[in-house]
Amino acid sequence: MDNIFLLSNQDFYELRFDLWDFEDNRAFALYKNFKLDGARDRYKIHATDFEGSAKNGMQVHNGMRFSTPDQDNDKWLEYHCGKEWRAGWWFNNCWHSILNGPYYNQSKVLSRGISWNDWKPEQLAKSQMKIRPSRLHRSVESTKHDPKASNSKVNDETYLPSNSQDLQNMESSKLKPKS
Ligand SMILES: [Ca+2]
Repeated sequence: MDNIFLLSNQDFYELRFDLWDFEDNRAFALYKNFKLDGARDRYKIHATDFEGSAKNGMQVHNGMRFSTPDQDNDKWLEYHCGKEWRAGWWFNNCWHSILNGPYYNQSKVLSRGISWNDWKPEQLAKSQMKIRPSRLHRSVESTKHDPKASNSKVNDETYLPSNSQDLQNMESSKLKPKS
């Protein structure tokens, strides 16, 4: 978390979520403006300028602080979302999307741990979170020499590899069992 805070405050960053259901359908949500506040502000998330096929599942989480099962920083006074859902997340009241909860390995479950309600109401098979410097704010100079840089098509390869421990911890990616 501290690494992502430091990184996202050095430059303009974007945040991308990739989601897969159990039928291997895929959707994504891209936030072209992303920043995480520091520990003092409980890693409050700022994710705006949405585009994507998954709908804006982070809208109700934008501006929320990070809660965990032992830290209640959510917006629901009488309830501890992180404890009840057994997840670390930017809980509001409690969630429209959640990607860090328990993995159930099937879509039809009562309590979900990986879900993006604005796309699908059920449990999802797999998810990824990635950040990279924002193309919105790249200098004109760099786009001159690289015609691809001005292309609005999202290119997976340019995202930062998740080499930081924090980013790995945030990934709730799980592989489907081989059938
Ligand atoms: Ca609460």
